[in-house]
Amino acid sequence: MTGVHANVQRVIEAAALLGLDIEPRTFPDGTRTAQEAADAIGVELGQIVKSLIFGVDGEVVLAYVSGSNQLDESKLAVAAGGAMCQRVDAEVVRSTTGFPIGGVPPFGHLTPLRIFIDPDLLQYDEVWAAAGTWHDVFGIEPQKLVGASGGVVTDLKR
Ligand code: 5CA
Repeated sequence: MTGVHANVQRVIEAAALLGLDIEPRTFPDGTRTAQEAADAIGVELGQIVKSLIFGVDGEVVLAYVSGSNQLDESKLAVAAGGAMCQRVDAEVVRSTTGFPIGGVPPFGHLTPLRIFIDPDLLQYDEVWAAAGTWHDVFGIEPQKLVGASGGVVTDLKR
């Protein structure tokens, strides 16, 4: 294959290791935010998977949150068995995942992260997640994402 961004190639390979065959699509106008991605793809905002990185008591964890929901940090703290939850800075996102904010995929990270999943994602036949850049996304059945990620489905929304 030619013209595939190295980040996207890493996401495709990570998916394959999890038994998933994904076909990322490139949108030149950008998919950096959930709204941009929904507009570009032509799906509901709720079908976009936000892969959000937070610190819970010093542990970096990952939450998949529906594009139409806001993460409740206290719920994520409880889900992770901790007390304090806060955002981490862009450098920590890069060093733990290997990807930039706005392009963080749901798997294929540099370090293994515990994953917590917003159940609202499961109401759709297909959801879309970042494929490693600000322009690349892929579609997947949410149940496959749950299975492959090993994440815990639990209420996370504000
Ligand atoms: N590509 C899109 C759709 S899949 C995407 O990645 N959206 S996202 O929501 O998962 O990633 C952007 C998120 O990063 C924002 O919702 C925001 O919560 C978070 N974010 C933005 N700026 C920062 C920052 N400085 N530090 C930590 N997180 C940030």
